[in-house]
Order: sequence, then structure tokens, then C-alpha cells
Amino acid sequence: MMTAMANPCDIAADLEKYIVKEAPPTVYYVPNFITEAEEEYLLQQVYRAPKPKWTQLSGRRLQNWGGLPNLKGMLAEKLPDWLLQYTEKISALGAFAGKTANHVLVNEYKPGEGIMPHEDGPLYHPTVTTISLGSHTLLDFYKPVCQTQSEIPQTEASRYMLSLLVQQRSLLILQDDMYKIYLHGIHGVCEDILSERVVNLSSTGAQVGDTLPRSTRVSLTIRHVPKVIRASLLLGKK
Ligand SMILES: O=C(O)CCC(=O)C(=O)O
Repeated sequence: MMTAMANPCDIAADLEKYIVKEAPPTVYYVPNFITEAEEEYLLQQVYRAPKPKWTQLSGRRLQNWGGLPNLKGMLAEKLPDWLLQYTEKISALGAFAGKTANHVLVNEYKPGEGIMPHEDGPLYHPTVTTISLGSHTLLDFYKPVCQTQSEIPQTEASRYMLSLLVQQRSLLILQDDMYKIYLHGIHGVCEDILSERVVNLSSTGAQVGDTLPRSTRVSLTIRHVPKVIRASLLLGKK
């Protein structure tokens, strides 16, 4: 896989073996997708970005790379080389149906921070790929609010479906129903207690009942935005 890896394996050839069968279609979970040296390199690059590159939100801060996706089309900006290496590598696995990822969100979560359940929506090719740095997290999945059952209260707890343990240095790929139908979120907690609802434990080395304290986690959310405005069009060139 990555050139610096001690034990390279060709995940493009057998991506299927990384499918999490206990989840609806389709989750690929690849532990140790990058080496510790690559993780350190990526964290260094993230923290070398100038302060204005960060946007502080409630519960996390983020960097946006590649342009701002919107309905009219993203005015694409070239990704820096340190991200290009990885967007190209993941795209070469076929994650974006032959297209190359052109957008990266860098999220930083301190222990106790998280993100509300949400869908990634229609601005992206329906695949999200995530490299995790610095810490694990638990990614929780929820059924959408059922419009035909408005008389029954639908709480977050009643819609909760399953969780994935997403370890540092792993690659997670979500496609199909796991992208299009179900919502995902991260609870703002300082530690995770693993239950049997964490469905990918067999590929993590962790066990039900383990308590995992969180450190600061940085995620690289790598996607393809199909609708792009070329800068040359804006400048009136053909
Ligand atoms: O940090 C993560 O793994 C999830 C990020 C996410 O859901 C998002 O940026 O929309």
C-alpha cells in the first residue's frame, strides 16, 4: 500500500476482505493503512497550516482543502502535495468509481469533542473515505427520522443502529446505504466503552468491555466533488 509501509499489501486487489459484513452495505475498514512515520508526517503538515486556515466550530475545528463545495459547483483549488499523495492513493483503489478525490476536510477533535449526526449529502460522489491520526474514535450510525411514523417519538437513542471503532492510522470507506441512508456522528466524550454494538471489533484487536481513553484525533475526510467550476471559465477563457 503506502510506500513507507513495513508490510505493504495490495488493498486495491482485495478491498473486499476489508468489508465489515456486520454493517449494512458498504463499510470498508482497513487498520494500519498508514505507518506511524506517515501519521507523524501528516500531523506535522496539518499543524504547519497557518492559523487562519482553521475554522473553529462548536465541538471541533477544521481545515478545508480543495475549494468550497456548493450547488453551483466548487471553484477547485489545487491540493497541497502532502494531501495529493493520499487522495491519489485512495482514488487508485477505485473508491470514487475511477474519479480522483479533489476535496479534503481536516477535522480536529480534542477529548470530549464530537460531531452531531448528519448525512454528507449530494454535493459529493456518494463515497467518504477517512484517514484517522492521533487517536481512535467511535463513529455512531443512526437510521433517518421515519416520516411516516410521526406519532411515535423518534429519539437519537431509538434511531441508533451501530458503531465502528475507527483507530488511528486506519482508512475507513463508506459507500452505498451507509453513505446515502444512514447518518453518522461522534459523541463528545473523553473515553469510549466498547459494547457489542461496535460491529468491527474483530479487525481491531479490541474487545467488548474495553475502555479506550481518547486523545486529540485529526481526521482527513477525503471525497470527490463532481461539480467543479474551472478557474479559466471564470476568467472568460475557453
Ligand atoms: O471525523 C470524522 O471521522 C467524521 C467527519 C465527518 O463526518 C464530516 O466531516 O462530515
